[in-house]
Amino acid sequence: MGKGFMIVCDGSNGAGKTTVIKAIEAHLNDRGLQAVVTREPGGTVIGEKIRDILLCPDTPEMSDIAELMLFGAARAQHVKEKILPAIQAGKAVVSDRFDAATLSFQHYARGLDLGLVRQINALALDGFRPDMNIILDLDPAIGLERVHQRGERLDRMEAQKLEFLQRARQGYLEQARLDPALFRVLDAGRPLAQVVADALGIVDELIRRHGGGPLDETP
Ligand code: Z5A
Repeated sequence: MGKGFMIVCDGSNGAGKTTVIKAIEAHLNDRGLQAVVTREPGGTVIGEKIRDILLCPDTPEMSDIAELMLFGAARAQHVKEKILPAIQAGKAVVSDRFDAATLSFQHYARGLDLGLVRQINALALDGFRPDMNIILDLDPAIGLERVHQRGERLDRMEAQKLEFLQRARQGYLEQARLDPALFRVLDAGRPLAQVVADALGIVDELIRRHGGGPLDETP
């Protein structure tokens, strides 16, 4: 059994994470790897309850610190209950958003102190880091347009001002610039098939780095 690893798909709202993650899951399975697809906020029973509180559009009064701590609480449960056991069992975890989102949204966009946001992330992660963040980069105005086309009501985060979402976008780009080993940025304004192909190339790179899936193992 190969070593487990974790890929995060993150980035601008409406950038196509859902579709890319489905393709990554199928690709991992084709390579003989067991994929565990999860999301943040969420991924556990407790995390999904916290998600409902965080994204409910009817509570715009939520304080910035309460928001930060709720994202942290959901992540702490996620890491302990779901992610670490899966990785220890040699599985490939694929998460829709993770800790980079807290830096982008709660620090770069919301303006909370960097040290404080890092502290909450560190508490939740307890020394763990994902192996790769695939950032789908898109102008949030286009992302929101895509969400509108789905005919859904905007959640509490999507309902923020466009400038807020623009700052979050810049936050991802800045994190990627500072840590190129852990981040890859894909232009999500291109046709979806191209975005997916690039994402699968990154996944293959990661599989090789982790000793290949069972299909690659020589007897
Ligand atoms: N948040 C935070 O503040 N702090 C944190 O620590 C964490 C999160 C973890 C919830 O995330 C919110 O919480 C999020 C960040 C914040 N808020 N925002 N804004 P979420 O991931 O649940 O919400 P989301 O990013 O808004 O998800 P989404 O709208 O579902 O985005 P998506 O999964 O990337 O999009 P999609 O469903 O795959 O695609 C959207 C539509 O566009 C769909 O109809 C596709 O068919 C279409 N699409 C996708 N790609 C293309 C291309 N390339 N061309 C044309 N059309 C496309």
